Amino acid sequence: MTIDWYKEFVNLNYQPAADDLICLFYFEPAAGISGKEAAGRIASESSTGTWTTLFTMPPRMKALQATAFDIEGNVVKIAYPLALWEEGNVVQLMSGIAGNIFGMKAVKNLRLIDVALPSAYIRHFKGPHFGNNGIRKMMKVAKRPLTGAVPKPKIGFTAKEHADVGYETWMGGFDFVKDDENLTSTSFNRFDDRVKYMTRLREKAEKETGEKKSAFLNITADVTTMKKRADLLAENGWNYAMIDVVVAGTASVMTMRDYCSDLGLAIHAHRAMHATFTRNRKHGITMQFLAKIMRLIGVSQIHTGTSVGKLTGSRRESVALANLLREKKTEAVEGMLLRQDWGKIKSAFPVSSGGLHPGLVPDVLDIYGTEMILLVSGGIHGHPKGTRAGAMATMQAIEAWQEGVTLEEKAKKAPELKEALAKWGHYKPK
Ligand code: CAP
Ligand code: MG
Repeated sequence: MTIDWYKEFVNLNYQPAADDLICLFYFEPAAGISGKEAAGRIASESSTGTWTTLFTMPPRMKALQATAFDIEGNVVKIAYPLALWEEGNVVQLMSGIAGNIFGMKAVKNLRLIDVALPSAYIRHFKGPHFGNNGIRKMMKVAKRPLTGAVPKPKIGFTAKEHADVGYETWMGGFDFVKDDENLTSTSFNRFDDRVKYMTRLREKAEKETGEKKSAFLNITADVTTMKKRADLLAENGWNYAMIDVVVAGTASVMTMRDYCSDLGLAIHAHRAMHATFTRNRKHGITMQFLAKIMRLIGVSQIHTGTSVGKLTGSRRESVALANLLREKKTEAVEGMLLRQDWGKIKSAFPVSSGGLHPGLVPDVLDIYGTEMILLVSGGIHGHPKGTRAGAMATMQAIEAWQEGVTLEEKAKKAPELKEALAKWGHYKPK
């Protein structure tokens, strides 16, 4: 008995409608399953179908069926009628195109690479509250990359010790002090205490430097608690909140985007846990997809890798991620990105972090240019002369890159950079 129902979901002559939503998948059919059948099953299971033909299938339902319309080897493009998707509810979209299909026996591997969202879909989303120009205006930083650091060791400081390290970071010239992804409100470092001490020292640093200083204070928790923490940040003059968006969940990020926006808070999106599904090149969901969804919802910035630091992620991937976050129109990149017109959705910043130090700043800026947020944490707190000198060395490395001189050249007149190079050189952490 052959159940050849999948054929209804494959049409290689289909021309997608202007308001179709299109997904790009990498797939490997299971043994005994043809490429076409696997593609049909992905389209079926992620739209109207199930494993068998059905007794009732009213003709109007055919209009809701997805269509696999372009199969090239292990890559398939699937078009979805707009009517399948609830307006403004990207969580439901993910249940469809990133749900059951990953568990189908018909595929050995499956990876959701990207989604092209029609303007009729994105118009229901607000996107980032400020946009990159708005962030630069708010932070009074015109041209250079914005800079920040996480106090290290990543967890263990008391709130006061944490703020003291933050003060040294600001006084070394950095714009931001970032909580680490696993620091929220622990017995030794309660969120409210951290806000109190950080506020006091931010005001001190701003007075002494004449510069705008800020922090990504981590509010990650249940939504009720996140709202309370966001309120506390706004009451204390902060302009950012940090959320670990993967562990918090897309629905909570949607709620917090509007809540934070009403409070004038930008959202720094940490992506801890992403590597559970982005790292495997054959199965899971790409960072491109996660970054796209987060820009759509409206975080102001999200981590996008370094390619030279301690965590996985290629140069090609970082460039693609930077483009899809910053540009009004993202061009297609073979096997990596679909073309995307962002309409009125504002830009977001890529954040490069993880195993960086002054010696690697040119490598990172060669990838990202200046329209990015550079986080150097261990790479300043490990400086032979301490945090403030480490931040100064990083700022000197940025200046060198913008002046078009080598770090070694710059170091002749920049003692902090010289000391950083003496310790780390251009070392790339494993
Ligand atoms: C970096 C970091 C960040 C990683 C996250 C850490 O610290 O604070 O969480 O960058 O990875 O905890 O490792 P260092 P990604 O600068 O001391 O390495 O940016 O890839 O999401
Ligand atoms: Mg961290």
